Amino acid sequence: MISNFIGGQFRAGSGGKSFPDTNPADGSLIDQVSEASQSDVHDAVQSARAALDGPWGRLTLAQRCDMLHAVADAVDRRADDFIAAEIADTGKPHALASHLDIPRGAANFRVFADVVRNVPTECFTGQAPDGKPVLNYALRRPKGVVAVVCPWNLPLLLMTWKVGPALACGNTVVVKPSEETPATATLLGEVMNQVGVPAGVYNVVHGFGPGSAGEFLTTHPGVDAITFTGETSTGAAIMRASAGGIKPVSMELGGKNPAIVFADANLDVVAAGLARSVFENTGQVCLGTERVYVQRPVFDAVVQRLAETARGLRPGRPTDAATNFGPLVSASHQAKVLGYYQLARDEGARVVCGGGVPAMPDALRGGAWIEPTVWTGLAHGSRTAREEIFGPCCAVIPFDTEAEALTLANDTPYGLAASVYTRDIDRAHRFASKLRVGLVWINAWFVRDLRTPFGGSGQSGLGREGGVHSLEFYTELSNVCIKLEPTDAGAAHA
Ligand code: NAD
Ligand code: 6OD
Repeated sequence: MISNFIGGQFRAGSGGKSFPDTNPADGSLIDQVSEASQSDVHDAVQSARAALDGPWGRLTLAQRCDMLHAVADAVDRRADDFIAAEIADTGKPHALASHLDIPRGAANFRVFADVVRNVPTECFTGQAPDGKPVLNYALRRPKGVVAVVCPWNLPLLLMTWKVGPALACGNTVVVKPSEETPATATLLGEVMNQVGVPAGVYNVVHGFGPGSAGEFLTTHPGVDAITFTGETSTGAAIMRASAGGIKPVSMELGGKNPAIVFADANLDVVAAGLARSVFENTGQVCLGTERVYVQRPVFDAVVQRLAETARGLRPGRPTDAATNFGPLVSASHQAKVLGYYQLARDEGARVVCGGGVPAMPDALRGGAWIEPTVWTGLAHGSRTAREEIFGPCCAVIPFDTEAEALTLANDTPYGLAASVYTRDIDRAHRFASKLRVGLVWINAWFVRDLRTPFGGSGQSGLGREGGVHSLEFYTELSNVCIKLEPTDAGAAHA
């Protein structure tokens, strides 16, 4: 049984309810997950509050940061356990889990401990109206108990991306992992206990959204702030539900990200970039590319390179070293993506490659497999080219001029990420400055420096996290103004 983790204890849900955790590669049952009841969620919030006011709140900054480094080291030591759990829950290939998800799960604790340790304090000296000196400085206090609601695509990476800075800033957390991928959040509870993180600092409640742990947590009056990653419509529901409590929210939401390929680009770089941004993690990355705009002289060449990449992907058992393409996360997500594959045909797409379900060996036939798919011939305004699919597919659309490419790229309610391929540095700079997105990669994709601002505009999110920007969300600023009484004339000018 995959348990909740509340106040340092692994606990079955008090309502006695559980739900299955399924391996998407073959449809087999991994384990049952114990669903948290409303009273379990309440206990988790109370435990988080007690730790905040107690042992966690009493640690010095240095002690807290050292402890987060110890958490990171312990995740590294147990990397094989985390990798195995993440692969079973998501179906992602071993190489991806071991190079991206789990190392980032550790790095998120190290980097944010160091950011918080090194951030300077804002300070101004000045004069009061009577001419006496005043000193203003800003203190950062933790927000309090932070609810962390997570998606299934990069479970440990995206959860620790928020838990790391939240704890580094002195908050305590209650995490609601996705119902699809509960395992690594509970495993992290073992690490927290091994390292000696005080009970109640890190809590996990399992369940669903409405009428379950997600809703119980995000509407709980004892929660001080909510950080969410997931679909735009879910983010809107959480904002509505939390509005009464005037809770600060950080929202990392969906996208329909463009790649823009200019004719002067290095097509090997383009092919390598698109191979990752369209197909990595079976297209289930919020930053992934689903719209590829290609300048007409290189259109056919880019389509051909994309199709070659797609045909060369090797679906198979995710634990096999040769596998580089996993299943989708669930049968229901497979049904959604296949619905878009049909819609694309209905909207007049030419299916360059893919478009269905691959033939898999008997042992994997129960999995949520999908073919990587490339379309041309879709109108820019078609639903396929406008709505987030979250699958390994893209619409390739030609353009002639830079101005046209910009209009096409920006014509979306989303605004998360874009990749631009060109060897013209002036154009790259000019174009990047006009894209209405939170993240632009030039001749690259998903290259991350955790000190940089991360987030989306429009329907892709609210706020920025990363580096010191995370501190803006996870701390409350208090300004302290001290009026000084100088004892001699020289000090008045201090
Ligand atoms: P989702 O919105 O369906 O679920 C996310 C989490 O919210 C889950 O834990 C779910 O149980 C919970 N939830 C659902 N309804 C809720 C409610 N009413 N109240 C409280 N909690 C609720 O998202 P998903 O399907 O897990 O993830 C895929 C989506 O996430 C895609 O849209 C993707 O673009 C987005 N995403 C965005 C980013 C980013 O950084 N911008 C990163 C990863 C994923
Ligand atoms: O790299 C990150 O910090 C991050 N938040 C990535 C999000 C990926 C979305 O699927």
